[in-house]
Amino acid sequence: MDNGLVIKSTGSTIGVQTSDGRSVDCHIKGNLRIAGIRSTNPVAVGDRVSIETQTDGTTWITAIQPRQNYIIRRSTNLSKQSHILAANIDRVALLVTINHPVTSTTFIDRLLATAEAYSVPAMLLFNKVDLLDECEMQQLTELINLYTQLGYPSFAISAKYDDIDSLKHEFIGKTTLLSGNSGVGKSTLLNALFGETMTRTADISRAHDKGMHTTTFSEMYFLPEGGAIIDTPGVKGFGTLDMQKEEVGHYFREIFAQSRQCRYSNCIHCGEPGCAVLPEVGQSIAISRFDSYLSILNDATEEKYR
Ligand SMILES: Nc1nc2c(ncn2[C@@H]2O[C@H](COP(=O)(O)OP(=O)(O)OP(=O)(O)O)[C@@H](O)[C@H]2O)c(=O)[nH]1
Ligand SMILES: [Mg+2]
Ligand SMILES: [Zn+2]
Repeated sequence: MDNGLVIKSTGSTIGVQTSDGRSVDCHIKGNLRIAGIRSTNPVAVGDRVSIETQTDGTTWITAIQPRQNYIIRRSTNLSKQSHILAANIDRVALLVTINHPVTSTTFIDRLLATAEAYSVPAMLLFNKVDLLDECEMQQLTELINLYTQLGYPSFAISAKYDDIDSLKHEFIGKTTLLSGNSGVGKSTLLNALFGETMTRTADISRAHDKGMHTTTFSEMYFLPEGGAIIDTPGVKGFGTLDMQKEEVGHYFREIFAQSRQCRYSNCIHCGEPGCAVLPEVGQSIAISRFDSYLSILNDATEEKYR
């Protein structure tokens, strides 16, 4: 019997770092589920676990310690399957690209709303700014202003070419989940920050400007200065789950603030009388943010019928 930290999750085996610093590949018992969470991966990187080595030399995860928090996504909008990206994290760093590939604002806002729902602070890194034309640069400025005003620290970077040493302090001493679409440069950023060959990166397939899913499993990397970054495989969509319709607005800071003036406390801002949110859309509430809000509201409605 030993305790450990999950540092790698390939699906079939789970890499665990033991209390004495060894790295052990562990198996997982089929019946190991945490009550109330239905996910394709019962154990996620960042989980603290109990392990036991059997006489045949195989090591098994026998228990998962209660999580401080976690980030979970629904694989696709229609599926009931969900996937825990990481557990016990201090922060989410969402890496996005205005172009090559395009990250949608819906994707950004869905992840931010999920982070709000699970009380994990989030920051935004806009990567590949070296590739942007004038019009895209304008878009970048607008989005950085939007999210900075909302209270999400936002940075424009070029992980491949810039000296991004100044960004290091954002990661030191914390456990950060690095997430984003495939091909936005997560592994490149990790390499640029903390090491030559820490992770694999790949060429973007030029034909489609889409990522190639180079990183196929999640892995935690420890920083020499303290702290850790969890590199994850790129995700396509970010399905939210377990959000009640009336709750969705709580996870959009500006919508939540404004909703205090709505006549009804259960207002979902879809045309109710006395709604204070709807008149602000296009004014103090960005249209893109309200669109993302509506898209999650649709998820929440769908869930009721499943
Ligand atoms: N022009 C430019 N290319 C970049 C930049 N950052 C990363 N890339 C390139 O983008 C491609 C994908 O980078 P990766 O780091 O593999 O992307 P990823 O987000 O880890 O992708 P997955 O592992 O599939 O999720 C590689 O060809 C990188 O060289 C950047 O700042 N500018
Ligand atoms: Mg990668
Ligand atoms: Zn309202």
